Amino acid sequence: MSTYFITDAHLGSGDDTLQREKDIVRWLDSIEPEAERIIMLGDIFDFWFTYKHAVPRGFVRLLGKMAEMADRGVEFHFFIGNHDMWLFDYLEKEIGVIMHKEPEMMEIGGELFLIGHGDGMGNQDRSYNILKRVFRGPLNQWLFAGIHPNIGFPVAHLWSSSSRKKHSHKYNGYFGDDKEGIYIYCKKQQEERMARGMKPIDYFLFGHRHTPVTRPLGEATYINVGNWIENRDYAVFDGDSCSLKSFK
Ligand SMILES: [Mn+2]
Repeated sequence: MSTYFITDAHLGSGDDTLQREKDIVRWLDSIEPEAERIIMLGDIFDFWFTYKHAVPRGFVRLLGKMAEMADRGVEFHFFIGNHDMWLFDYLEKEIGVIMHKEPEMMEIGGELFLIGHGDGMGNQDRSYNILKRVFRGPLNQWLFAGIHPNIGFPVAHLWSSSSRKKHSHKYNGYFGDDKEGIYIYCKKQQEERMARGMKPIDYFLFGHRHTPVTRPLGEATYINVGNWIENRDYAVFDGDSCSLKSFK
């Protein structure tokens, strides 16, 4: 049995969003016999807001497939990204997904994983971290909940696509181990553990950068799972090793 990782599908953005969603469902179908656990690394949705009494349109195929697999005993994890941080307890309550707001350590098949979305890491993200605190503030979330979705959603999508354009240079390939914020963060985590004499991490799995890459990190391996926008990237841990793949 295997653990699968997927990230950054940004469903709801772009004209091909339905095709991307159908491809995820096709991928889930294909891995179902082997899947013990599926870990979503965030920004699966380009925007989401969980209201108390209503649900945003769309994504019924993916949500239905996830529910079906979860009901059969597949374990789902979701590390919220900067685009879908307002999922709150929706996937947890509806599907039984285990939600994570911050990077977390998981032991899988005897190997130690550090897993997260990857936003807000590195100097270039300092102003974003302020914004993140605003967005995560309960008062602001309460205020957004009071805006009619016919206004709130278009504004949010507009903001999301303009921020993507503005930051598109950020998604231009791998910058190198000494320049990648997430890689630097992972290296620091590892060094701190080693200094304390703790068991070192074996695998670092992140998203957010839209750039699929596998890099050695000392004895460990750093994998950025890439994207499900232009690519169909995913990672799989079969109990022996973890590797990056592309779904056809
Ligand atoms: Mn992101």
